[in-house]
This record gives sequence, structure tokens and C-alpha cells, in this order.
Amino acid sequence: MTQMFEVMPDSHVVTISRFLVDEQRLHPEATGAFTDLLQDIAVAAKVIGREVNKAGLADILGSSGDENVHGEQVQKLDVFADHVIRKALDHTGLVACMASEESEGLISIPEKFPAGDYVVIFDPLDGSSNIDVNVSIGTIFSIHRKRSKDDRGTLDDCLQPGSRQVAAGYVLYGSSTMLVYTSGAGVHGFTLDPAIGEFLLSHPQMRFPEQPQKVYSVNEAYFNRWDPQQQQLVTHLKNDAGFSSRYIGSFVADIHRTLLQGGLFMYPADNKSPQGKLRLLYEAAPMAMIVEQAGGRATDGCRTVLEIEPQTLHQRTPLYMGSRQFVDLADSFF
Ligand code: AHM
Ligand code: MG
Repeated sequence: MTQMFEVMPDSHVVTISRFLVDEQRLHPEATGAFTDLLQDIAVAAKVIGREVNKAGLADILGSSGDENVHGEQVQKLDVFADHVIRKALDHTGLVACMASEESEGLISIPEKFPAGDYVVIFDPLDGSSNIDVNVSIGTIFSIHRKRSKDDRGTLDDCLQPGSRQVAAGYVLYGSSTMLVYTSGAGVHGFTLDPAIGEFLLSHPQMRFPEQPQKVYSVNEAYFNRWDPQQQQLVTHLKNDAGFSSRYIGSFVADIHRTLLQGGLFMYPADNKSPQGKLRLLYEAAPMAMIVEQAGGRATDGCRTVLEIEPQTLHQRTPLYMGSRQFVDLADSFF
């Protein structure tokens, strides 16, 4: 008997490759290098996603110790993710240098490979403490163009303000694996179809909802460490403004929810961490580009995140991001 499949009459299947190529056609001057770079990042995301999905099996498959069943060294998933991204990009001739939240200094491209014009800064697996409890985690990436004359880039090429990013994105390893990116012309989301191994366009032109859910997202256990303005803001949100609260404790997942449903994400400074916890280059700036491209706002409580001039690779920043009207409201407390 012939099997019947229901076909949605108006649906189009658009792979991330097709989407990137179509976008590239809008820029006749484009060389294709940027398209190739994003495709390489998408491949790295699939490899990381595959391992993340198997993480819970590590114990039964015998690879939770330092060695796996083949006697090979087993890496922690965040170190593995770091390695995958480096190896996906270092030989391509597209990248001048990289920086990773997992490494202290600049990552140079080995001399045996050609160097390119792009600088890639990434947090290979953010929220990795959530892996063991099967909570969503993510990869975050930020792409700049090299501005130094040095063939292989310098630290200075990484220390550019977020406003100079040419693209930024994240991958969420959740109930589905999603890749969300912007190159300055809106935010687009792709969901991995594991059966065919392709990221398919599922969320074109993502925008914060006009009528956002009144939700704040913050680790409220730190309330007593906050300064009075921060305490007053959260007290106002819950007692006067009718907000509810959601906090996963996994940055990519918290921001993804905030983007889809609206809300206010905060990781403020406190008296133990005067600069907050999140890193400007690996976490705050790329997410700020996405949030602003989707119609939201991102600040450190007084400055626009995208305008902060980084001084060091691992510098931290307090962070407020989400629906524009809620970030404005937060501002009014500072
Ligand atoms: P990590 O870079 O060590 O993974 O930490 C970053 C994570 C973010 O995903 C999350 O927003 C934050 O730490 C949660 O911190 P806290 O446990 O202090 O609320
Ligand atoms: Mg991180």
C-alpha cells in the first residue's frame, strides 16, 4: 500500500546553507567567506549537539572517567566543544585568530594554515554545570573583522566593542538543537532536523513580542548581596508590576525564552562580584547584538552593552537585557 504523507501547502524547506547563500546574493561584493564561516560554525554545532545529546549515556557507555573504552583520553564536554570549534575553523583560511572562554589568551591559527580576515570569539559550552542534570546548554559566538595589519591578528582585534561585530549567534542544545544568528539584518533561527542532519529555517526574522510576558529572570538568591537600587527594582517588579519569575541558570536558554516570550533578564553586580559574572566578549556582547537586532535592549545598568570598549579578554559585565520597555524600566532605577 502506498504510504500517504501530509504536505503543508505553503511551507518551504530552507536549509541554513540555502538561506546563507540567498543572503549572500543580496551583497554582490561578498566573497562568500562569511557564508563559509557560518556554515563551518553550523557543522561544529552539529558535532557538539551530537555529543551533548549522548551526555547522559556517558556512565553506561563507560566514558565518564579519564579514559574511554578504547583507552583514549576522554574530555569534559566543554573542553571537547572548545576543541571542535577550533578544529572546525583553524584550517579554513577564513579566520585570523580566535578567543575562547575556555582559554586564557588569544588562539593563533597554526602557521601551516592560511589566515583570513575574521576574528571568532566563542563560549564553546555555556552553562556546562547544567549538563549533568540534563538542562539545556548553549554555544555562543561573536564574529569581528580583523582591524590590525597583522596577518594573524592581535589581541586588539578581539578587544573591539560589540557594535563592531559583523555577526553573532548562539546554539541552544535543548529539546531541539537550534542555531540563532544575526549578521545585522534581523535575527534568524534554524532548528536541527536530526534525521537529515540539517538546520532548517524555523524562526525567520525573530522579534521580541509587542506584548511581552511580564517575566524577570535573575538569580534572586543573591538578593542580599545586591545594592539597594537592584533590590528595589526586583521588589517593584514582583510586588507592584505583576511580574512572574523564570530562571534556568543557563544563559542561552534564559535568553532564548526571553526573546521568544518577552521579559527582562538580569545578571547584576553584587558585593561579591562587583562586575557580575557574565563575560563581555563571550556572552554579553554577542547576545546584545542579537537582542538589539530583535528589537530589544541590552545594558550594563548604565551603558549600552554594544558600546563598551573591552579592556581584557575575560572581563565581566553586569547585564540587563530583554524587551525594550522592561530594560527602560530597569534603567529608571539606576
Ligand atoms: P559558565 O560560563 O561557568 O557556564 O557560567 C555561566 C552561567 C550562565 O549560563 C548563567 O546565566 C549563569 O552562569 C548562572 O549563574 P548563577 O548560577 O550564579 O545564577
Ligand atoms: Mg559561559
